Amino acid sequence: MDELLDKVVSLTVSSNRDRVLNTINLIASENLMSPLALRVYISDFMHRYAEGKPFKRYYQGTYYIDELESMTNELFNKLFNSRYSDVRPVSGTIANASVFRVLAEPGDKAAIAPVQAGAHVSHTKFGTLGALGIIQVELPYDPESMNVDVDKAVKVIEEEEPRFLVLGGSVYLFPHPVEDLSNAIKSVGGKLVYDAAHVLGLIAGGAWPNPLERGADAVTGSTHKTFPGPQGGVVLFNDKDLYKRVSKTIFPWFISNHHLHRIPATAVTLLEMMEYGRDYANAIVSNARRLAEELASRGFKVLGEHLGYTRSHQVLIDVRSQGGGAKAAKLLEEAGIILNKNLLPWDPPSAVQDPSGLRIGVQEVTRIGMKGGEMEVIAELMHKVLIKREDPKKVRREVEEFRKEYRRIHYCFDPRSRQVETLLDLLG
Ligand code: DSN
Repeated sequence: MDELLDKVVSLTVSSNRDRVLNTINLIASENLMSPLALRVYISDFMHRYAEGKPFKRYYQGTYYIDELESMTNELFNKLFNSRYSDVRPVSGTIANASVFRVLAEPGDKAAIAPVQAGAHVSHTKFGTLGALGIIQVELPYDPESMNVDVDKAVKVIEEEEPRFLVLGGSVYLFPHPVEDLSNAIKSVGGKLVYDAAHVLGLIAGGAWPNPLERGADAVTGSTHKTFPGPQGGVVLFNDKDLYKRVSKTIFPWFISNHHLHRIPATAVTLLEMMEYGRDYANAIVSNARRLAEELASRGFKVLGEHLGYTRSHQVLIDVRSQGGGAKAAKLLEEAGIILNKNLLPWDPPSAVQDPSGLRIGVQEVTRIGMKGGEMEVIAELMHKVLIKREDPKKVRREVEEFRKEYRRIHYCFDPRSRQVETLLDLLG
């Protein structure tokens, strides 16, 4: 028993903490919460229930979470220029499910961005869309723009008359054509859903177009990727009727309780993004582009060169000449560089276990204060492992040494400031 208990504690507290502190994390869907957000995250709210909406709950004793939740929704509206928001979905996928279920009945059609242009599994027949019995129509892909082929997509929308269209997703370097396609979907009486899970923090900082301002009817998102809050989801709207219908679907169809402790941590993150989001988002995009350039100059095949490599937090590289995505990701992991293998536009879905590429995200290294010079170092470390074929264990020592300089989280309230110190004291 003691041994098992020790194992639980040490794997959680020391081993994984050391892993994070001694590696370079380039997983595009992860991030670090700020010290203050983390502190308010660990609270008694994690033991409590508050089914329903603020001030209209099915439980007593919820007055403080009611206030916090309604304040958090208001902060979302302020930061994203939306009229309505609902922070209750516990993940981006649950946010998608709640919106999809309102917009279509089983047997109806939905059009999605091509998987090559980054659709998330929840948009597809293999994921949430399929589970809801909605029929997937995939829009055509244009390899030149690495994006949805707008002209062909308009024709497909006119012919198929889907109930809704989903843009946004998990692996994309350039903004999807929201304005062009919102007219097309509206002309057949449908709605446009934009899944901003990956780019929510970039939108918050003004470094990525806000889909609500370009014709999206609902924006779904995760609160823990480029938006550096706790794990969770959110939906943003301008249309009151759609908001009301989706809210009634979130609870009781897709969640019962909504993990209350994430609400104050999300509110702190929203306040931090209001203060520092612009610098943070611009630094992410500039780091992504610099990393792409540094990798390309070292002989890596970086996608999107003719378009300036990337406008998001992501960089995609083709590592077929380095043994393929599975082998490259493993070798980098041995060197302490953590990322994921990824299908590239030409890969068939069956290549998922050994695809051509690697997906790289720079939002977390940006958050710990890395800038252009550090992107050069990361590119060189990857070059040593994958092109020069140096021993990954030897490179790992260099990674650990390099990583030592980056211990502080940036773009957040300073935990040493008097105001935050007082708050932390109050929190005990
Ligand atoms: N699996 C996440 C990602 O890495 O993009 C999205 O859910």
